[in-house]
Amino acid sequence: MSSTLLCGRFELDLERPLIMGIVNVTPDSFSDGNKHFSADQAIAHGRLLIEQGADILDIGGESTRPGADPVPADEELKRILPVIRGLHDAGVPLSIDTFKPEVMRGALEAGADMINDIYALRLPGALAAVADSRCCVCAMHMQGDPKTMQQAPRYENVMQDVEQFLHERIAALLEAGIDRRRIVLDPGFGFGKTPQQNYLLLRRLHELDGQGYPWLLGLSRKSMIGHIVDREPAQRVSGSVAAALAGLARGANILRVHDVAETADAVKVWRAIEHGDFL
Ligand code: 7PJ
Repeated sequence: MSSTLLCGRFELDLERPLIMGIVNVTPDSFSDGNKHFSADQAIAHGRLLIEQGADILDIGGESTRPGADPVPADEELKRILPVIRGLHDAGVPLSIDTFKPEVMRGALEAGADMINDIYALRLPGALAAVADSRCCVCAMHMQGDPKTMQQAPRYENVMQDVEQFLHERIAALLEAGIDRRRIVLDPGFGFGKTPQQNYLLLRRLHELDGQGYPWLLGLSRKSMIGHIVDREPAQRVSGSVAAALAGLARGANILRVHDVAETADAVKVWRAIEHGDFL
């Protein structure tokens, strides 16, 4: 009865919620004014997240936060490739958070198992970049682009608009020859949505028609959490865990989070309550 997700080298059982740990590979600023980045640091963080219970790692070389500046493809590849190589044999699938076809190709060649694309493979060449592999693909809803999306989100009906967009993307993915077992959907919390629209989507997630595809939710430390608890991102952990559990109760399958240890404990207790699952 429980379905499986094809994810590169792996087949993931969707009977349990999966935790996707976030590994950011963006540069630190040092006092000499130069930007440095240590791949070793990202690799160590990835290994820590796996120890804490991450089922998947999501590696990102470009910030897609509201208002963030773009990074050229060669720079993005320079950041992520050593991290993919360093974590390749760590035992979990490696997802790459990118929307650039060139980065997708490079990442898949280096051994990545999943492409997590905030543009849902809408850029020219993106579908072709993933089609001939076994990688999992996450198609996320976004209105506008990261630079401007939070300026004036507008919907006829946010539930219907998100649903219709995702249905169109599913059709495009299938048309490109991507096996349905490789596809994951995401409502795209915070991507061109007001706090009210974000909470409506979460509250009514179970009413969104995902055509049976698994749901991935990215709620971790986001401004919709800050909107309620009025805290800086690093202090939004409890709020994020609360939102993640509400998502699970409404049918979510994969939780994309910064705080893997905290989320893993919460999910275990939630499962013990809801499913009598004591391992
Ligand atoms: C998401 C993401 C999300 C998916 C980011 C942040 C912004 N990918 N990448 N879903 N968010 N699939 O983590 O605050 O919600 S970057």
